[in-house]
Amino acid sequence: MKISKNNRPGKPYPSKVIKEICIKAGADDAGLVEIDRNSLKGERDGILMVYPRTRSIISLVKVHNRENIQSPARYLANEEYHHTGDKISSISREILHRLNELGLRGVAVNKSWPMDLGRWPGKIWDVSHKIMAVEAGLGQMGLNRLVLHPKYGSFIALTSILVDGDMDVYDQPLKENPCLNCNLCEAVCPTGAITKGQNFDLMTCSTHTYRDNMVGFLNWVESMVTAQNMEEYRSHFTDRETAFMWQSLMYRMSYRCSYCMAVCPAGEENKTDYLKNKKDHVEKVLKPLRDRREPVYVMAGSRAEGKAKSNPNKEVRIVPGIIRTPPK
Ligand code: B12
Ligand code: SF4
Ligand code: SF4
Repeated sequence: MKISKNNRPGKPYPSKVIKEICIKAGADDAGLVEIDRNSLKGERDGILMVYPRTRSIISLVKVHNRENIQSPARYLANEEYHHTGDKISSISREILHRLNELGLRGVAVNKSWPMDLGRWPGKIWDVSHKIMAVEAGLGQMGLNRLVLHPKYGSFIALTSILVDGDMDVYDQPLKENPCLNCNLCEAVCPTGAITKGQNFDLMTCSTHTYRDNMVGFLNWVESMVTAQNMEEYRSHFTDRETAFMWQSLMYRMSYRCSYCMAVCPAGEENKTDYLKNKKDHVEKVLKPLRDRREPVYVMAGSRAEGKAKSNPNKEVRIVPGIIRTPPK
């Protein structure tokens, strides 16, 4: 039966049709989760704040071009993140438009930025796309704390659509984790944010990766305001670092790292190539990133400082990190 807004009241929507709409609109995979699921207990308040009528969550995947993400020319990787992010954002809106015709209403949640900086330095996002994707059976989190899709591995952007209708069938988490336990993400991580047996270290990762984003931006403003002269300013921000900040502000933000995604061989597509020639993967993908000459931003005395210093190719830059002056 053709579904329309007139024959739906009170009836669940056919999940098969909803997923077909998602794929036709350009998503590479889609899954469905009900709002009342027990495992979403910790996420429910955030979701309902964003859209109080939420009954179901549609989790979406869009694939990055793997080679862009792996390139030692990191500006190629940054462009790829933004490009795929823009794509998944348009796809969500296209899906919503088609769902509206079936009587389903909802919101397309931001892929990542912009977020609610009014809560900074607290939790600035409301819907955790990784948790939604895991619940929707689209992948499991690996050692790198990224969602690993069984086919595409970690090379995916995620987003979620919150809708006001129930579905006839919901998805469940995958039984198997695509993580190969190869430890390449730990080996390439310049800060030690990924260390086997320990929780992922958000502060350490963002101090480095977000150097040209809001974390470093606060340090930048402080350096400009407090420096007595250019010499003192340059002791905090070299001209190269100022140029990097300019680029991030001008052309959308740059991530300094993301190597843990670049090296990850999980997912059928990547695993096949990796297992054919592991040495080649290490030589052509891991080493150029691990040995890349670059600054690594760490807080004084942190575990990251020790890790960064152990790699002679990295210039260790001590920075204040996330929180200087806690907001009143
Ligand atoms: C906050 C955030 C960050 C933070 C924190 C990352 C994190 N692991 O949470 C920082 C700034 C470090 C970050 C960095 C990056 N991010 Co980010 N980020 C987000 C954001 C906004 C929310 C993530 C979230 O929900 N975290 C909370 C929970 C789910 O995280 P978690 O993995 O479970 O880990 C936390 C706790 O669980 C705990 N923990 C970790 N392990 C364990 C184990 C146990 C046993 C326990 C008890 C706890 C625990 O510590 C962690 C830190 O607080 C999402 C966008 C969104 N709205 O969802 C993108 C997102 C997760 N980021 C993404 C990406 C790609 C990146 C980067 C590669 C940078 C980039 N180019 O975008 C790096 C990779 C770093 C990494 N390995 O995770 C993608 C991930 C895609 C994927 N395949 O999974 C997302 C989904 C954006 C998107 N829409 O595509 N990110
Ligand atoms: S983005 Fe870089 S610093 Fe952060 S966890 Fe991945 S490899 Fe480590
Ligand atoms: S790099 Fe290896 S250990 Fe790390 S998440 Fe990917 S498959 Fe798992």
